[in-house]
Amino acid sequence: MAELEGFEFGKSDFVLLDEVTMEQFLENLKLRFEKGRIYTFIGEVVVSVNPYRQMDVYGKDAIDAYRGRELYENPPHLYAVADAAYKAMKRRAKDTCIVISGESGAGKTEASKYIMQYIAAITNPSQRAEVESVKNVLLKSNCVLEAFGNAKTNRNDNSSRFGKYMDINFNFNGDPTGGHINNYLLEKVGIIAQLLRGGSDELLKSLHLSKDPTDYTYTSPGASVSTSSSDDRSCHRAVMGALKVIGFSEEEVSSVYKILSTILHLGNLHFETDGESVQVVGGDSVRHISELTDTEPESVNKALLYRTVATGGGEVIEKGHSEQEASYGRDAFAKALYERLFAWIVGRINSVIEVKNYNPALHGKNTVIGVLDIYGFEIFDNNSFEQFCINYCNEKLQQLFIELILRQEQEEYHREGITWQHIDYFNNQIIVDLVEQPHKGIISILDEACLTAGKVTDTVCLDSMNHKLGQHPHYTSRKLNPTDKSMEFHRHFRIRHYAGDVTYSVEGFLDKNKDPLFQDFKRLMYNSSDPVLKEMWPDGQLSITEVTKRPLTAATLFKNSIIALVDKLACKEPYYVRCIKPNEVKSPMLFDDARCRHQVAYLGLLENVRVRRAGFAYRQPYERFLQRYKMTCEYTWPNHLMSSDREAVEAIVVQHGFEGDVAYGHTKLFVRTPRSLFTLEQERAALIPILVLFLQKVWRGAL
Ligand code: AD9
Ligand code: MG
Repeated sequence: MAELEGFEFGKSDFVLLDEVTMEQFLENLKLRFEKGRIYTFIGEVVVSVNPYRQMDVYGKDAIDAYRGRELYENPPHLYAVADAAYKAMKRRAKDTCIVISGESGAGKTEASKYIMQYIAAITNPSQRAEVESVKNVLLKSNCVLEAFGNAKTNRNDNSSRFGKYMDINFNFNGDPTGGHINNYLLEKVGIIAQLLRGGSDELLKSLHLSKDPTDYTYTSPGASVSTSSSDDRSCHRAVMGALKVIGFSEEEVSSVYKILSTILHLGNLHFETDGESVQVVGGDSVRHISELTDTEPESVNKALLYRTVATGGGEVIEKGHSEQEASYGRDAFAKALYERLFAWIVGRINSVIEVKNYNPALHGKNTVIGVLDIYGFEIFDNNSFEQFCINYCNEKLQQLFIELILRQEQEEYHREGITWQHIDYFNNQIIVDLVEQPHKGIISILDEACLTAGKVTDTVCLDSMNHKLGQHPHYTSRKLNPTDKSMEFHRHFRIRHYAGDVTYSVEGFLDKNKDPLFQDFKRLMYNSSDPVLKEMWPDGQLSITEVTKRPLTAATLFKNSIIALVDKLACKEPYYVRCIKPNEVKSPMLFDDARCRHQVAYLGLLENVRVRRAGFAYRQPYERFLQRYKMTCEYTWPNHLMSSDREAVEAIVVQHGFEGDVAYGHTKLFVRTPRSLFTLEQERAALIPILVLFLQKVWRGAL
């Protein structure tokens, strides 16, 4: 709960709204945004609105103001949450996590960086060299992951196309000892241009590349939103420096560049058919690819044009691709190269930052703060497989959120000796089941369709979903609901998510769900003489007859990784940052009501306020409560003569007549409705000028 600064900046905690309505929520959010207050609490949750301008609130002064203080002692800020998580970890040896969510461009990655910087700033006061080096690597890892995982999109100039979860480990002193990163990659290609353009002419020549991104099919769509070349150069230098700090060898860096270039050359290959066989067209691309991947040109050519298949009789034959199959194979290969490169980079960083030689008997309990920067709910005009995955992930996180927030409340009540009251809330388990339940859930139905031999189309898959899920209260489609003309018969289905309805187009679901990569490409890479590349493709050693087990589908892999993530988070004490993007034009002035309303709904913020207010909306240690409000009661001003602060607080409560609205914990006063506090705040605000006058007179000796 925030310190109740004057309400001229709006209410610093949404639990203090008169009524929990969307109108009031937005009004407060807007007022605060316009007054330059970009952070607001909901209890211990921070709601942040992207200011789209540099704010003077992150400097050393701010860090000092928040260090070691309680959440409500300062205005809402990321630092308040970071400090709360850090304190819980240090004082109570609790593992904690900070979950940052919001839509693209809402400010998640920036927030995660400020949080990391805060933690770096408040730890290791004695500047021990080994801790400094750990901190340095942790901070630098951000830069590298951003360079490889971010892209310029029309929604965000520096959009992370991956979700990131980073554990930071601490020793008993509260100093960082290492960490671990998990990534949830979303988009695979399209990031390479900026990195390569910053390279020297010599480097580009050795990679057979030109400086112009429009020369490459894979990068030209994004080329129109290019940054200046000096930006590219400094970005390139920063990444190079960061790679060095993290400990990548020169050979490794060189392999990374070769792989990126291979992807670009692949994009420039095309296929042509004379009616009988298919040929590769594309100048020297095949030769360049073979050189860069350390493989034979004939092998590259063959992998592009043929696939090895095992016949029913166990015979192995080579089957030529059609033009379309070859293009499809090429794109799948490029994406897989990128995906494995990214995973390998994350793995390398992890091997450097993993905690080594930690002996709990000697060093005490090793505690963790996890920071999760993950895409929030997405709803576009056209929602596809990617949105389906993201929104499923958000259902899981919402479920965890409700569970953990309730648990946290319950624990606090227990600690303080206050009776727990049942809180009514919407449990979204039913939607999670709709997506992930074995045999019956959407992912299972998709997987089944992918495994079925023959031509199962997206439409057939939709029929199967309609058949199996027709009765589900959160699932519908045009077929099930023929009068709903907002959906198309053969394409659309709709999920009623906890945050609202989303209509998905089933088109492309099956393709995106399958592992589309032919084994021939994997083998090609495994046979490379470049050790780094080979290491990324261990499954290439399998022959086609050994590849009997179907690889897991994209949806199942994603589901497994999200379940693992939720398990990791569930055993930690959670802190939340909810980011909101105020407008689509990156303006620091504009608060777009409709866009913000949408996000408040999709982030489930009203539900959050309700949960928070269902019990006791406000709580404060007796001592602090007294300090703030003692002036409003004749028995406590200027000092009380009672035997404890608690009794003095009781006197204030009784004098203002809200005994029925509070409960007395062991160390804190719990207030049920914000109205009682308004009364106190107003009275306090009215008294302050009188007191100031009084004190001025005292100083002048008039009294
Ligand atoms: V995405 O899902 O990765 O596409 P994010 O991570 O939510 O997205 P990001 O943190 O990258 O968004 O913020 C987008 C841009 O908004 C940044 O590049 C900044 O220019 C701007 N931003 C965000 N937060 C702040 C802030 N606290 N102060 C100033 C900010 N600018
Ligand atoms: Mg981001």
